[in-house]
Amino acid sequence: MQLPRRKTLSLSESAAMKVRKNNHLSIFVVVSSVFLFGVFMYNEDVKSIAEFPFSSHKTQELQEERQSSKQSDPVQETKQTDSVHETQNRVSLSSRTQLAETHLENHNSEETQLENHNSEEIQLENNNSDETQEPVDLKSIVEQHDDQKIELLGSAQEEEEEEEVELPPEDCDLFNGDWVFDPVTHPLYKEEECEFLTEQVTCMRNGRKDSLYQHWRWQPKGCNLPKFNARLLLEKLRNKRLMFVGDSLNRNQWESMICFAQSVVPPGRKSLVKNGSLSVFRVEDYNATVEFYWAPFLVESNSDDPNMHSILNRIIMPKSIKKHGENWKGVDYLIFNTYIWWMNTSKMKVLRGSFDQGATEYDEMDRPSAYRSVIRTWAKWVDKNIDPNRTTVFFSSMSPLHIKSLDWNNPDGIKCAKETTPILNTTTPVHVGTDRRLFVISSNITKSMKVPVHFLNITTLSEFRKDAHTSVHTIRQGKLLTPEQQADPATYADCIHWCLPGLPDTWNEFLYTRIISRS
Ligand SMILES: *[C@@H]1O[C@H](CO)[C@@H](O)[C@H](O)[C@H]1NC(C)=O
Ligand SMILES: *[C@@H]1O[C@H](CO)[C@@H](O)[C@H](O)[C@H]1NC(C)=O
Ligand SMILES: *[C@@H]1O[C@H](CO)[C@@H](O)[C@H](O)[C@H]1NC(C)=O
Ligand SMILES: *[C@@H]1O[C@H](CO)[C@@H](O)[C@H](O)[C@H]1NC(C)=O
Ligand SMILES: *[C@@H]1O[C@H](CO)[C@@H](O)[C@H](O)[C@H]1NC(C)=O
Ligand SMILES: *[C@@H]1O[C@H](CO)[C@@H](O)[C@H](O)[C@H]1NC(C)=O
Ligand SMILES: *[C@@H]1O[C@H](CO)[C@@H](O)[C@H](O)[C@H]1NC(C)=O
Ligand SMILES: CC(=O)N[C@H]1CO[C@H](CO)[C@@H](O)[C@@H]1O
Repeated sequence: MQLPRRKTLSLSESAAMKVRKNNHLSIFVVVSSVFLFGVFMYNEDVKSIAEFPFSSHKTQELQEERQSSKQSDPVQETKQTDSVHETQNRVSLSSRTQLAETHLENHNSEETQLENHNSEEIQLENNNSDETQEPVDLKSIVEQHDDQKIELLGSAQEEEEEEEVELPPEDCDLFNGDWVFDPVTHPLYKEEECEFLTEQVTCMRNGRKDSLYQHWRWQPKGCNLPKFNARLLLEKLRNKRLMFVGDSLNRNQWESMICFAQSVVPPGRKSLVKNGSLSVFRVEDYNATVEFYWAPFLVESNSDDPNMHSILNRIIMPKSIKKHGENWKGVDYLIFNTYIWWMNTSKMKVLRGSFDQGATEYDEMDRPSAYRSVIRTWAKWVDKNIDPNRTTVFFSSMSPLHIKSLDWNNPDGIKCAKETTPILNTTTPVHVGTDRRLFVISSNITKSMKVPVHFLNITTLSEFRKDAHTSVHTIRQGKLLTPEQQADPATYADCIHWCLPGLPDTWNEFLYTRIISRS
């Protein structure tokens, strides 16, 4: 065990060194303490996944228990202030070069700290609403660690433009890594500075009090993600079209991508136009677009209407993709996904014939078979219609849900509603009910295509982000949740979609890395 580990360590060290030369803003913070989430006891008894995305019956029993523990909240709140302070003292700051070592240290110290601090960590529920607190705390941490030769350059942002971009090696697995608390570089944009965000995702504006969820950076084990640079992105997108195709999770990511791109574009030089299934964000001066096409099953279905798709009886046509596909031709970057709409029922309804010909009869098919059939149809379409010399194709793996707080061993949770930190013990996977059978199908099929497809393996790393969902700080049927609804997360919390800024920004960092890697 020791030997291979050391090998990767030195590899990542040298990779990190390189970056450091070019990258003055090399500070980041590791909350070592949050590794201490205690013993996980996974509930292997995974319920039929079809049951829990939309049903609240199961959680209601649990909720009653929680109501009683809620009574002690006032006491806890006063304690929180203390524990947050203590936690911050244990925050260790290190430069990128020290990353690998820090991780190892953390592993060692985990056991010793476990007994003492277990209870505190769970209370890291920060009262963090005033952002100004963070830089102050950070500064004191920096001073404490002065001897570590940390460079903290205030002018880092000015230099950013001229910086050489250090790309991770082709063979580095970007999806294998850890979440690192890094308020210096994350979030990559501010919620209030991105006018294009919809009310569905602006959690802070919708009343969310804690903002820690915005500060986590994904750190691959063997290399670094390049620092995000909006101008470089736009340069790569000049005279090009980038399009997300799929369900509301891909729309979530599309909104994040708009925020990435729009930050350096002056007012009046950017626009967002929605027309049916297609929404187009345009940056005039670069003749670039960032688009979203609604096709929740990729193939044709009776849920294709972008506005009226809340249909109970969902029916798909697994072999019909042409009509949608016409809208994808000639696009330079295509990012596909399909998952959440498969999770409503364990069997899929497959149309006999065509909607156009008025068919209404359908057969039932088990979920994996139907999914395989659809992904095959999609793969054939891509191989036939995509010129890989022009177009880069991505497929996003599933975005997970966090419906049952017992999945991460929190008996006091209500769905994802009370979560303020990620799961930081990444040594073992979390089981939050993701249908991995579909993962295997899409990862396998995308590997065996003629057109190379970049598989965005976001599932596992997102499973750790129980803290990042919109929860009750979102809309329902077009309207912001009322205070009464917000007070009832067991019924109303959305543990499917994600706040922005937030997790989908990380998915876009992967995309960004690939886009800027193409010459
Ligand atoms: C991480 O989880 C595994 C499996 O539940 C457990 O054995 C290990 O002790 C945990 N590590 C820490 C630091 O809690
Ligand atoms: C956060 O702190 C402020 C004062 O610093 C206090 O008024 C507020 O009630 C606290 N909120 C929470 C959720 O603890
Ligand atoms: C996806 O990434 C996870 C880690 O985040 C890794 O365990 C898994 O093997 C990867 N799967 C594929 C198909 O690359
Ligand atoms: C603008 O972008 C579109 C779409 O990529 C492209 O077809 C067109 O040629 C571009 N216009 C100019 C003037 O380059
Ligand atoms: C909307 O899209 C349709 C076809 O998809 C097109 O005919 C129409 O001109 C578009 N409308 C606008 C305002 O762009
Ligand atoms: C892509 O480009 C390569 C070389 O530039 C060429 O050999 C190949 O035929 C092209 N493929 C297609 C599908 O145009
Ligand atoms: C993966 O795909 C290959 C060929 O497409 C197939 O033979 C194999 O059974 C598939 N494996 C799984 C696990 O689906
Ligand atoms: C079987 C099942 O879970 N059906 C549900 C699918 O989703 C809708 C809401 O989108 C529910 O009303 C159904 O009960």
